[in-house]
Amino acid sequence: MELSEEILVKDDHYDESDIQVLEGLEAVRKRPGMYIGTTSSAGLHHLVWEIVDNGIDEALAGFATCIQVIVDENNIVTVKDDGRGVPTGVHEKTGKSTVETIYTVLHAGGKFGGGAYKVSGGLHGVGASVVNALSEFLEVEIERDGNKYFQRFEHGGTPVGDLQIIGTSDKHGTTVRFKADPEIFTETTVYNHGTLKHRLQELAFLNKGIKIIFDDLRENETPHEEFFYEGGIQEYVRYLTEEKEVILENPLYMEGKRTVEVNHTDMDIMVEISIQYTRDFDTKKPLSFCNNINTAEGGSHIDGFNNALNNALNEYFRNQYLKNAKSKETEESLTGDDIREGMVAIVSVKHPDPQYEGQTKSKLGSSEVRNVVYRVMKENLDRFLMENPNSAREIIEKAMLARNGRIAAKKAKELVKRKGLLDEGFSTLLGKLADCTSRNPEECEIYIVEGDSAGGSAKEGRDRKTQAILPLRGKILNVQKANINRIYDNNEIKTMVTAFGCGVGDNIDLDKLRYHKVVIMTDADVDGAHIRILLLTFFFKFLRPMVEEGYVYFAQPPLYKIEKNKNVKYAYSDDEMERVRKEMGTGCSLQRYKGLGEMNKDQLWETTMNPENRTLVKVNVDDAEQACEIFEMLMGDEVDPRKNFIMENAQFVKNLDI
Ligand code: 0R9
Repeated sequence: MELSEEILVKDDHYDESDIQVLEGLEAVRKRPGMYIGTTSSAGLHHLVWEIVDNGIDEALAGFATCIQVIVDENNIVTVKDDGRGVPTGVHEKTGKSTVETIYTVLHAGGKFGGGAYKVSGGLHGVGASVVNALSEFLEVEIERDGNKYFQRFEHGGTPVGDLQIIGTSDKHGTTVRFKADPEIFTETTVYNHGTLKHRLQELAFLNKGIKIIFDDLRENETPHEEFFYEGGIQEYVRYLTEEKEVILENPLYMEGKRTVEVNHTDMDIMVEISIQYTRDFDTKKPLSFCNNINTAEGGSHIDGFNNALNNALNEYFRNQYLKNAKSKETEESLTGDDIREGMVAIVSVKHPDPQYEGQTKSKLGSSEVRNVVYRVMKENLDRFLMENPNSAREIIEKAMLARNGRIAAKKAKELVKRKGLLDEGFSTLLGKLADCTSRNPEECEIYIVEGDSAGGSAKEGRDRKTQAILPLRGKILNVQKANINRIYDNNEIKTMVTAFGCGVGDNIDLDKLRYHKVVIMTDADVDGAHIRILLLTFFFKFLRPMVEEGYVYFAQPPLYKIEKNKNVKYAYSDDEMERVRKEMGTGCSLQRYKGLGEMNKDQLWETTMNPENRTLVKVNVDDAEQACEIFEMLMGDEVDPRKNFIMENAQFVKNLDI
């Protein structure tokens, strides 16, 4: 095979620089955590993000339109873009091909990227050489200048031959194929379909006009997916509010670019913002990103966003709304929380050299961004409000509703304080609680039981030392739909919170939680499923750390009692019932429990409460965000998905898929 002149033909002996390179990659293998954070599943996925980010950079520079990710049955990952192809010539400094350089020299890709700055950058921005160092093998194929080039690396980045031309091609682009090294990723080398899908879709939302294809050859249901969003984050907001009742016909979309001087260097900062208002009563922070990285703790871009939102809406409220109002309205300003109630927003900035606060890149520091976001947002929002008076009025009235609720809540609190109701309330509220005698939270359990009759059996049958029983009389309030005032007005909720002892919302202190097992015990019917969902929604929204720390459980009462000649067995599913019936043979009687109330105290203890033989299902939140989405679907305004869910899950609490 004839090699192109520009490609270096390597000597057959190792020189100083080869040894340095191998030492560099060896350092990555020795301390992978320093480069990718962790070698657990998150680190494994990081390898994919690193390579995908390089493709995204090429697309953001305007040369690629499509990135494809393929995961095969052996968890070998292929990432392909249709950009210019990594340059194949000899690299000035290393004397090797640029391809070999960026896959073997630490941090080379970023420095030699040429021209367009690296925007996506990855969480650690460590570059392709780190992926190579942590791979059993890595292959790169480049189509460029009519040729197809190929190079392979093995065992943590050692080149197997030089970059070679292996054929011709009339296309252009880069394909990287690699297999994570199981010696490094000892926990797992299996990629999670959902994690890959979620991030690839997010990247497509965050980078409008770039197509991202995901082929998972291990997956049967959705082996091929394509993500392409012309509208970018505007479509992201539409996606996030799909199940909600929205106020604006289309999410607001604003974008702008400003050049600012930072340390005597001109920098282009790009801003994109999208906003929708929903009829929800909760206040969520805007989702925020810098260079495609989620800045969960916000930072300067979010400060700019909040300031612009507050000023634009309060100015409109004072100068337009109040002046034209037909009836006398309270003039008290709208606070940030009033204005953000029910809002779903995304703020995405792209910055050539962002500074973060702390280690995790979750808070943007760069102060110049505050003003850039402020200006883009204020100008656009002012114009939108003036041009769309009906939408403006609806947004303002939604915020006024929140404000009025806030004022009323404050007054109510003051009243309660003055009358000393809080202390007195404790004993009245807890009248229903049959507490346990132990005061050691680690061994204490509280059963939240549906209905007074089941509550009665549970009180009598329990282990009094460690098991407390709290019967719930009515249905608890649907907290997704209620605002904060009504939540604190609800007796069932007040009772629970008082019994738990750990506070609620922002003031939660798990050290004060009086029971380390909070067990939800409801009937296996539609009402029971509804109560479980309502309780979980409440826990999620107001006692989330309790769920995250694994303190919440479902009890598993049996569905059937099968009896023959005084020999009693219980079955927890239809299958089990059939099996037991077969085992017992003919002549056995079958009772289907319609509710907990049908069991006497001994049966309830034996089947559902005795720690020796009961089954508790821990409510486990692997991905709080995903769980929240389910809750929102269930609690939102759309009735059908909720109805379907309840019907599907009425029988077995186990099916409550969170
Ligand atoms: C499959 C994932 N894609 C990549 O890894 C990828 C890197 C890359 C790239 C360039 C083009 N496409 C790419 N895909 C590139 C080309 C040119 C200049 N800069 C970047 C050019 O043709 O002039 N590179 C990323 C780093 C480098 N190339 C470099 F350091 F080798 F220049």
